[in-house]
Amino acid sequence: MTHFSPLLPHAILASTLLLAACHDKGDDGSATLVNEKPIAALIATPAADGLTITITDKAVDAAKGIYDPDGRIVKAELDYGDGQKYTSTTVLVSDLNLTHTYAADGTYTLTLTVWDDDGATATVSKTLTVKATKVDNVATGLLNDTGITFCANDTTLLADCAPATLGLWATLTQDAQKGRDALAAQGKLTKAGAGNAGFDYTKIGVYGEKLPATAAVWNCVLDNHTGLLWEVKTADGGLRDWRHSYTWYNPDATVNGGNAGYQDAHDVKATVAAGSTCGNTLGQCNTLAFAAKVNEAGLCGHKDWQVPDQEQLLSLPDYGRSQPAIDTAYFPNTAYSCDAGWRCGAYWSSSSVAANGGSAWDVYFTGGGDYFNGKQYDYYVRLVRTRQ
Ligand SMILES: [Ca+2]
Ligand SMILES: [Ca+2]
Repeated sequence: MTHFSPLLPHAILASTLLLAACHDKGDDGSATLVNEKPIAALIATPAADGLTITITDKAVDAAKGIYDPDGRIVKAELDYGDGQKYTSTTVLVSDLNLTHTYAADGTYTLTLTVWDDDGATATVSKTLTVKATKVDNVATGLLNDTGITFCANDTTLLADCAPATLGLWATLTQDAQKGRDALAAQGKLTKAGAGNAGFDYTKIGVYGEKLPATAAVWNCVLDNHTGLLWEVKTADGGLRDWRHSYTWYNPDATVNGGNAGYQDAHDVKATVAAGSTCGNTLGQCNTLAFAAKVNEAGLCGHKDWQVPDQEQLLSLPDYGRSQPAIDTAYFPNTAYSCDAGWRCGAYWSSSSVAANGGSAWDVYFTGGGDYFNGKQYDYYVRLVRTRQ
């Protein structure tokens, strides 16, 4: 009599299946071994970032995981479902212990195939959905409105743009009559977060998590309209204290306009002690060193902070305000006064002046205008990141 072990389905999910090598009596009555199929097992667990999964093979049998009841596993292949694949490099796969990071949110089917030493295979599949837990701040490239909510006639700034008040000036389509600020004033603007006029901000915490608008402590601000994530300055005397200032410095010739700038104000003015303009938080107070140090720390869960370019920096000013020209409910500790160094709240951008590589563009948060200055000046910096 011939009797086989139960044919195993592709996915072996029950640990209670009794697997035993059985004998097959050949026609001549001699006993030959029937090869038993190997066991494929797969468990995938998302990691904290949502896109990374860890994979082990201990789902079916905590002790054995992948195994062959009557032989050994000689090969394993795991298709991650996103066009990428893992193939075992050792002949005997005793344990699966893999991590894989998906490039984008989505639903993927993992398929694990194992081969035993007699050529039998087993396959198990598992479908899972991954979603980045960090803030999804893909830059939209959209422009913010100006923040200006008042209209004007030939002599007077008017609190509203009512035609009755504006008279003949009502037909000029003034700034406050158009755009996101006007929609916000009319209650017609849907925001993901909150913010003055047409601005739409969300407070972000230390791990990159979204916080309610009422949160008393936050480290970054997501601009829901432009998609940019901004550093929030501190007043704690530490690395990101708002009073620290930096010379413009970037030795990368492909982006520095042909002029690397200065590593420290001390390079320019001997009376300035090295490190003194950033509270001795850095060896040299320059824009690049500051960004590197913030990335080392991983602000709001990210390590790809950079000095904003001119266009990004110009998305911040709220021209309906001044001193500082920014929504202070989201961006406290913003420099704006004209101190002894006549900085007037000037924040560096990463953009060099096309016609003069020795200068770079900056934005004054006294009123929100931009200008350009020599890279040797000690100006403020607010870092930005934009997910690629
Ligand atoms: Ca076997
Ligand atoms: Ca407007």
